[in-house]
Amino acid sequence: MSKQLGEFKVSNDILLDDEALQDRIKKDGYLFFKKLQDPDKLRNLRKDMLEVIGNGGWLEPNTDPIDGIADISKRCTEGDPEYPAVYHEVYKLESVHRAGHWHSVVDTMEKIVGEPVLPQPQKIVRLWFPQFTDHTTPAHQDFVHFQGDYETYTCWTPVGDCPKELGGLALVPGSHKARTVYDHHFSLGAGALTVDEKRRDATWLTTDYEIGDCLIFHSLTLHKALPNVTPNKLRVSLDNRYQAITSPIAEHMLQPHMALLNPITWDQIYANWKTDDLKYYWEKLVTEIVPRDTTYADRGFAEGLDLAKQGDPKAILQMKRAVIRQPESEAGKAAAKVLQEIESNS
Ligand SMILES: O=C(O)CCC(=O)C(=O)O
Ligand SMILES: [Fe+2]
Repeated sequence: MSKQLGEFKVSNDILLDDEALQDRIKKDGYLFFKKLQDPDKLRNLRKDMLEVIGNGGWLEPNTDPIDGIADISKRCTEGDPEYPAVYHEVYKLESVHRAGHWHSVVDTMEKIVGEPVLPQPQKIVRLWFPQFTDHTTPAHQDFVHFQGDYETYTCWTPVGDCPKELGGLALVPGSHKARTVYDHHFSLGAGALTVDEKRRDATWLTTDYEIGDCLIFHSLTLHKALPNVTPNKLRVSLDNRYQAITSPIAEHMLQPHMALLNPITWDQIYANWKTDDLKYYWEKLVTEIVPRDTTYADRGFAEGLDLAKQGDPKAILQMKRAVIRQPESEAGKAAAKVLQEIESNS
């Protein structure tokens, strides 16, 4: 973790060469492009998103929403009970979902995959508060979360410039090559799972992203977010996934993001959309749906319970969240029991 961060290789020079793109991602596990996406479209998207975030009360009053100056007293993240009040409003924006279908990305994905691709229905937005670094997305492989087929590719796009201090994405080149899912363990950070310490001690690459830049990587490539250490700026980004239409997709990827934690339906999301073409667009496309494998998440949660019993403050915090969020669930009840034990022993 202490090693210096290297710089991504830029792949714009091979953008029109399918074979070169395929060779490079096979070797490096990622492709980074400068300005692959239209900065003006992204600026409009940023405006839409930050207006909603501002209306939700997360921005410093009397600042221009486009600057994304956060009210840090509102800090929260995925899994916190107060997060969905604003997250869901952003997630309802038609423009957020449409961004996952822009030709610039879909065409590039088709070159990489070598056949027609399905943008997965579950689009993801990250709204990342500054000075909230215990919760930063830890080192992981996407396959543990999104599953389906190894040949699934994530496109991570900051919606605005994202210099290192704002907490952009970093990855370990070539880490997908073992074609295996590493053991993942409890983490307080987003996704709640991270790999062993020894795997984190690697050479990480990143960049100072400019608006329009994006990072495409394989589902087994080890990656993490850098901490947002700015005094007051919110990091806003999208991460969307693409696969061959002919490949299997895990059932939960047909649902809105975090639908398991904070239920919301597609009909609720679509309520104010002006066009219909992206509503349930996948229904005619998906060829094979596979069940979600809960082993990874269950194992991480069980470890969290054990760590909480041993007094680990991060695990205790995670268990408190589980109780507030879903007190009636098995996990919520197990977490409540552990918290009670801790209370009565202290
Ligand atoms: O943006 C983040 O913090 C996490 C993103 C991520 O893990 C991904 O794009 O797969
Ligand atoms: Fe990820």
